[in-house]
Amino acid sequence: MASIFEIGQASVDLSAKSNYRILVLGASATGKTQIINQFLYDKFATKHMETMDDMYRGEFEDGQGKLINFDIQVRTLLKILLKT
Ligand SMILES: Nc1nc2c(ncn2[C@@H]2O[C@H](COP(=O)(O)OP(=O)(O)OP(=O)(O)O)[C@@H](O)[C@H]2O)c(=O)[nH]1
Ligand SMILES: [Mg+2]
Repeated sequence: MASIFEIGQASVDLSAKSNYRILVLGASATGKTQIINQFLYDKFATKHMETMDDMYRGEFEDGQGKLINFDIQVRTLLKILLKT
């Protein structure tokens, strides 16, 4: 049975695989760390602490007893790279 996860206009059928690798890219202070914090830990920090390159691992149950693993890499794009 399909297990659909929706974020914004995108939707993914989580029953298709049990391991997902997610790459989050963005300029500094655009909320990358906090959206992961919210998604994995139900937490949100108002203070900005720079994190250039971070790895997270999350494990979820899809509602039908199946475990889904997320490996999430978060990278900050430097302004100099965004301009080129
Ligand atoms: N109001 C509001 N503030 C946010 C939101 N997301 C993040 N912030 C704030 O914006 C600042 C930067 O958030 P981070 O998640 O640390 O940003 P980042 O993209 O990880 O930054 P780097 O680690 O420097 O690359 C923090 O002070 C957060 O509290 C949001 O959705 N709403
Ligand atoms: Mg960060």
